[in-house]
Amino acid sequence: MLKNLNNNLPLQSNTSKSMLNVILFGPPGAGKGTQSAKLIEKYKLTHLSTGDVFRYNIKNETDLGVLAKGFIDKGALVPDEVTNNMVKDFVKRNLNEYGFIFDGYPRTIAQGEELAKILEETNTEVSMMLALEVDEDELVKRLLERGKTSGRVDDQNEDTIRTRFKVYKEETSPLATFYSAKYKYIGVHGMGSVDEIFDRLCNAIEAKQSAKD
Ligand code: B4P
Repeated sequence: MLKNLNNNLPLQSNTSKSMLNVILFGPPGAGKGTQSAKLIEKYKLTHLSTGDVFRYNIKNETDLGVLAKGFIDKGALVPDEVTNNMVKDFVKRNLNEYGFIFDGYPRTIAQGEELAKILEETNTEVSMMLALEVDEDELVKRLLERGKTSGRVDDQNEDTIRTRFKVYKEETSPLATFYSAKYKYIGVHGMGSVDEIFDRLCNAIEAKQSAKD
């Protein structure tokens, strides 16, 4: 979890292009958090969920949390500069030989460009973007269901959920083209049981990794 936003540490360059750095992508409620939990266990990846880091800071009433809450509760994105600094700090503090799973980051083209720079400075790169594809009606159903128990303000109101989809379509979905142009985008059917979807994700990772070897 993020503890400190000091960005003055030098990036170390003991990592390598053999790391598996996966972006897990998809609209709100697509199952990014659910599938990340399973993928980190199987591939020993370090998990960064920007949403979880924001929620941790909101709970602990840090300056970052107070700032982020104003955006998240309305269904808006936290500004790029704040999010990018947080991610850079996290990567620097968690360099490892296996790789990272970026869950809910990047969410804008500016974030995608920054992630490329952060990883380049650590001598590695994004391996692939796995995009969970789920119908909007199913997403609303999942989020409203979670909102009954999670206490998440952004899941409790259908208008806020629809705002999040609008933001996703306008600001986040262009990243699909951004990574397609780099041959890193892989669409994965995100409906069905959690285990079925997990199998599809693992197959996609292994196919992409063996194409690289
Ligand atoms: P996130 O925390 O990333 O959350 P999310 O998009 O709502 O959910 P996710 O896709 O992880 O769904 P989950 O597995 O939980 O973002 C929250 C907010 O933080 C954003 O709106 C934004 O304001 C801010 N933020 C985060 N990152 C940012 C960034 N980079 N830049 C700026 N702002 C940022 O699944 C949802 C539900 O579905 C769960 O209840 C789960 O149990 C259920 N589910 C999962 N898989 C299922 C399946 N196969 N079948 C049935 N139900 C399933």
